[in-house]
Amino acid sequence: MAALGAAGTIAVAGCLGGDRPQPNSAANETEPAGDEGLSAAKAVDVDRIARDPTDVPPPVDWSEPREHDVTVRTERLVAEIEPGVTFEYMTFEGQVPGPMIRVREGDRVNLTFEVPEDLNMAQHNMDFHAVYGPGGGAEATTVSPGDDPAEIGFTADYPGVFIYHCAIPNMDYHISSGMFGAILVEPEDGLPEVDREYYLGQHEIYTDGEVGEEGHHAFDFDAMLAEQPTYVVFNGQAYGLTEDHAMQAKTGETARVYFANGGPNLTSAVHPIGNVWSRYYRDGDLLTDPDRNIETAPVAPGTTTAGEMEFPVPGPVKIVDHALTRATRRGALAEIRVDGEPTRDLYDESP
Ligand SMILES: [Cu+2]
Repeated sequence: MAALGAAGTIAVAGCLGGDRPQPNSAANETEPAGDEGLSAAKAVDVDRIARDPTDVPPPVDWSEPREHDVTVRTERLVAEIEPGVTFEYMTFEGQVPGPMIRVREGDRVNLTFEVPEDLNMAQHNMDFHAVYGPGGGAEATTVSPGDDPAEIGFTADYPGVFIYHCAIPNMDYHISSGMFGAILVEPEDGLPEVDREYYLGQHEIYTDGEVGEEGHHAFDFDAMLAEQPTYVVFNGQAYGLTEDHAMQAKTGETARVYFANGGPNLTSAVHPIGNVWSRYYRDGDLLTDPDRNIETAPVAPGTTTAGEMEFPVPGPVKIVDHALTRATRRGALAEIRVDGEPTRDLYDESP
């Protein structure tokens, strides 16, 4: 819904509708979860919290430094982690992860950061790992709800693909509630052309319920202190990018996956089942020649990485956190549906 494109402005479409009800939880910023069991599932403010993984700005097609005016607004929303399980998310621009920002090395970004009034009245800000400056911009972008927007300017001085996240003192709580995204700073010479690009964000959600327990899950600070999440998800939802919402590709195509691990605490072991990272930009390093044929790669919290794959055969490719309990039980699995004719010399299901 919001993407910084080649035109240099961020476009925010009204895909969330104009008459949504206000988020209806008044959970205190630091109040621990109760122990009386879950309340009933709440009315949701948005059908899907998951950002469409194809919501990627187009590749850089300019060769001189540009200026980009980017506006990012926070939004609190009740949405489903999985069917029947509601949670109050905090977001950049209403979805998880926040909008991907894409610029070229040397470009200037004029950022406006808005925090509308909401029931919880928490401050927010933005720490960009692509920024030289105090807190990666966090200090100068700290805004209380309803205050005037913050404005900063920064030059994307070093290329790579990077996390941004909320960095107020309760940042672990805010990131676990959805406040992270990625900024791609393309090298001067650009990136190899691919047929498809996908944007995935992993993070863990700490709640007072059990995984799959229907009802409204409140945030659980004790679970976060123990680093024992209820859910580990891609794009904010458990298994939210599977079945009808799987990514699509065709045999013979190539794809690049930008994979942001918001954390706040767990290192991901990102792996494509039935495929391989044929070119893998370790830790999001876009200047070094990519590593070849990587099966599983660690992605520390606070890192965005990039990996390219080919689709020589049809069938599903499942992207998982290969710390497998997270994939089999807690939600960290997404699917790319690859359509095409069988290539029996590579793979034959029934010789
Ligand atoms: Cu925040």
